[in-house]
Amino acid sequence: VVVVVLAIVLGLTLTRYSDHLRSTVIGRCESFLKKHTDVSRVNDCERIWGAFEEAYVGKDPCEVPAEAYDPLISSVTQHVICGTMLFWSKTKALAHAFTDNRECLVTLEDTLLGFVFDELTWCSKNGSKETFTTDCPGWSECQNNPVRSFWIRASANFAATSCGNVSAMLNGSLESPFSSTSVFGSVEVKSLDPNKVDDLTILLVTKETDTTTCASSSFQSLRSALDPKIAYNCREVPYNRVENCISDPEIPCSDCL
Ligand code: AVW
Repeated sequence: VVVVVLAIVLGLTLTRYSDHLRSTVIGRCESFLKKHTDVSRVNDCERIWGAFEEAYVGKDPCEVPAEAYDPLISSVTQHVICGTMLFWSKTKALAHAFTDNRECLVTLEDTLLGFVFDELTWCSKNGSKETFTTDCPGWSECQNNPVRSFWIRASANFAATSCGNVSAMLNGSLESPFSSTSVFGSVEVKSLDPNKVDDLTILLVTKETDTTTCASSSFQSLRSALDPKIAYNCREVPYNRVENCISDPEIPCSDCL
């Protein structure tokens, strides 16, 4: 009797975890489409959920490669205006606070795919039909985990579809703002298409006491990773100015960055 009761309780708990992720994903997807009416007729949240599950359900949580998300990527239709793509590295909160109330720049997490899965955790098990949202491998625990592979695939797609003059917000409080092992350094910079992207501008957000500048040697590795056909720019942007622009959306973007 005890075993049966435990099995039922466990079963219910597992079902609830799966259902909870499903309702979060569908709920976020629907609210995004309500707000972005231009893409609402060409996207189907149920279909997106199905393509998402297809990537990792039934697989060992350390054996989900980035390509497993190809069907998910194809299930989403979204166009970002050329010249508005903003990458970020070690500046997540600041970059999002900045793009939140402005149209001039768009991060991956402001697009349907990034918005829906931001900050979520998921995995399954070999041979299982379940989705778990706890006890999944951490970011660096194994290479091919469902969450890391998703962000690698989604970031590669965001960069590969970028066009015009793109920018990246980096953290001037760090000695090496550019890391070649970050998603920006290892996936996005290399996925930029030189036939579509004219230049990459680094927005190095610096506080008054920071000593790192655009002359930092860490940008040498960025330049060598970047296709030589794509022009490179770097600009130091005062942190105070960014904060000021975050608190006042009326200030034009051109006066902010
Ligand atoms: P990040 P990225 N361990 O600020 O350039 C745990 O370095 O990588 O920016 N979590 C990690 C690790 C790690 N070693 N590395 C990354 N993460 C997770 C998508 C963690 O959740 C957008 F398009 C951390 O908060 C950006 O242009 C987050 O990834 C680009 O990728 C950001 O790490 C930012 O990736």
